This record gives sequence, C-alpha cells and structure tokens, in this order.
Amino acid sequence: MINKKDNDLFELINRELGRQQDGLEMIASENYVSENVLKAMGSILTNKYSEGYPGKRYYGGNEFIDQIENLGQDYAKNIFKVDHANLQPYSGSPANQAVYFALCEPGDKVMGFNLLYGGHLTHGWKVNFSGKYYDSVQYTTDKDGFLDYDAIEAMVKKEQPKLVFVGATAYSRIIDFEKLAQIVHAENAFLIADVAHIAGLIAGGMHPSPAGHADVITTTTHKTLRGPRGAMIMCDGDKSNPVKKPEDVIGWKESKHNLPSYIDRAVFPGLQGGPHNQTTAGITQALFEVQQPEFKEYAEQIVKNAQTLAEELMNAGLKIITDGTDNHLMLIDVSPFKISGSEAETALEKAMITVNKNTIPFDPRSPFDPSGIRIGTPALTSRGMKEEEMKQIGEMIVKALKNNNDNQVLENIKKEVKDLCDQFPLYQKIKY
Ligand code: DSN
Repeated sequence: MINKKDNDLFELINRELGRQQDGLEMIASENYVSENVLKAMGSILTNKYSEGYPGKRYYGGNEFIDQIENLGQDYAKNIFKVDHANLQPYSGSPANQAVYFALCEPGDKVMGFNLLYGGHLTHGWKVNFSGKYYDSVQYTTDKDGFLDYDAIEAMVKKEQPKLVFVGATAYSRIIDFEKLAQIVHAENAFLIADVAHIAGLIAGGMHPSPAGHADVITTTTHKTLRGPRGAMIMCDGDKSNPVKKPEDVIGWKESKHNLPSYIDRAVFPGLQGGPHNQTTAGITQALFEVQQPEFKEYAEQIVKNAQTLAEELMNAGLKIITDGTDNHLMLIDVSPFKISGSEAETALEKAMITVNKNTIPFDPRSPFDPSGIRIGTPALTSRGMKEEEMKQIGEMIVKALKNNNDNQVLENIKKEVKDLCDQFPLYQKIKY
C-alpha cells in the first residue's frame, strides 16, 4: 500500500484550514462541523459498497453499515418527528431530483420559488433539470421581498401543479408551512418543503416545522444542521402498505400511505448507486449532536446574532430586504453605498470576510453582478461569537464596503478580523 502523502495536496489542505481559521465565514449556507463529524467522514467507511437499504443490500458485509444507517434514520425521525428518513441522497440537488423522480412524470406541471427571488435552482429554474424536464411555473415575492401567500394560492389554483416546492436559499422570514399546506392540498397537489437552510433552526425550535404539513421534507445536512455535505428526504407513511405503480398516483391523499417506498426507490435504484457510508456516518454523528441540549442554545444564538447584525447594518444605512430577519441570514441591498454585490463580495474577501453576491427581489442588475449580498451567522455562531462580536463585525463590514477601493483600509480590517478570529479558535489540534 502506498502511504506517501502528496505534499502539494496536503499543503493546500493546510492552507484552506488556515483560511477557515483566520477569516470570518459569513456565507449563510456554510458551517464548521465538529471534530467527531470530521473523524466519521475521514473513516474507513468509505471503503464499503452498500447498494440498497439496511437489511436489503446487494452486497455482503454490511452488518455494521446497516446499524450505522439505522441509527442515523432513528435520529432523524426523532428530531424531525417523521415516520421515514432516507439519508442516502448525495446532496441537496440530488435529494430534490429524487422527489420529482418519485412523484412526477416528465412533462408534469410543477411549481416552485424563483431562484432570483430567494428560491433554488431545483425548484423549477429554467436551465435546471427541474425546469427542463417538467413544465415549471414559478412564484416570486411581493415588492417588499415577503412571500405572497395570496399570489401563491392564485397560482396553484390556476396552474394545477402536481407538486409545489417551498423553501429558500435567500429568504430571511418565517415560512408558514401550515398555510402553504392548506393552499396546496386544497388543489390535491404535493407540498414539498426544502428546509436545507433552516433545518438546524427547526431542530432547535427556532422555526416552525413543516412536519405534519408538507408531504415530503428535503434538507441538506451541512448548513444550519452542522453536518457533512449530504442530504436527507423525510416523509410520513407506512412502508408496509402496498406500493402502487407511479401512474396510479392521482394526488397526495391517495399515495401518501406509501410515500416512503416511492422516495426510497427514487433514490436507489432510480438515481443513485452505492451510498456514501462515511457521509451517512457523519450525518449520524451530526444528528447525535443536534439532540444535545446545547444545540437549542446554538440555534437561538444564530438568530440573535443575525438580528443584531441586521440592526447594526441598517443603522449604518444599508437596506436589508424585508427590513430584518427571523432566521440565520439577511439579504442586503448594497446599492445605497453606490457599489454592486460583486464589488462588495470582492472587498469583503480582501478583508477575510467571506460572503456571496446575491440577487435581491426585482433586482435591476444581472445575476452575475447583482445589487445584493447574502450574509449568515451559523458558522460564526459555531465559533462561539455572540452579539458583541456581531456589532464589531457590522462595523467592519460597513467600513469595508465604504472603502472598497482602498486596499490599505481593507488590509487593516483583515488584521482586525484575524485578531477577532484568534479569540475564537477553530480546529486547533488539526494539521494535515
Ligand atoms: N448553494 C446553496 C446555498 O448557498 O444556499 C444552495 O444550494
């Protein structure tokens, strides 16, 4: 066996470790996993093939893999109060793809939240599979950036979609899953809640859960849930009931009883091969951590931090879409500072504050150089930062945006960032 490390590779991993340690990670969809999650991800579980599900595999030698996957499923069912959890989707987009594959035929009418207003590519965007292989219609927000439930209801009634995706990548307000379920089920369509961004807030009691309202819940596991890059699909239903043929599915009420089988079959053998067992183990460890009392405090602090930061930025004259946040993120219109989202992202990166440019609702600019940036607090909260640090960071962000062309000012902020990061150490014992 060759054991020699590739020096270039490990040098690069160490440099990335340094970047993560010395910078403020404010991309709303990113986080830092625990060292035990890293350990599970880097384990020998990657060596094993396990096509199928626990107790029903196409390869031998899965005694322990079965127990790991069952444990993870049990944790997910307990946290999200659902009957069934599939932990095998490789990531969020494949998870959503599996839901379409399970419940729709190509060409079926589907409905979702427009990417440019805060939705996701897989919610029916025209260049994505969801907009190409299905007949997709999309809802947006009202002029102030809020979901417009009346407009959604009118669209569902008019378009009669087979399924409706709700959930967002850049929406800072509570999503009313109960109301959406009433709207969607009244027209006999499936409601799919993609809670990738807010799963950790739901688990920590800081956002209402779609469980009991949505027919299917999808989530990535690496955002507020603080696990490895992966995904889960959850639903209610009884796998022991007979599975009908997909063409017999007329509406959600009729097929609900065997949704778990539809979902499982769509993931494997429909779309994927062998599950990534090291990821399943990482998710299982993350879900174990989510069930600890500290996680509730973590979720609460994420929101407090986001609200403190939003206040600080608004006081400095920046426009926050919807004028605030209920969750872990905010969408900021940087145009009052006479710069673009792209320029803001670049200036902040020079100061070691990592964010992403983002369109804002009704953005007059292009998605490649939009008017906004998206900022989130999950990763900084994992480092232990609280309201006091958010105020300090708010000042740094404002200074960087106002001086986006002055490299000396940005260099000085970078030093301030490093000092702050040193007070909240990360992965101290790790070296590759
Ligand atoms: N890329 C993710 C995000 O940043 O929100 C969505 O898939």
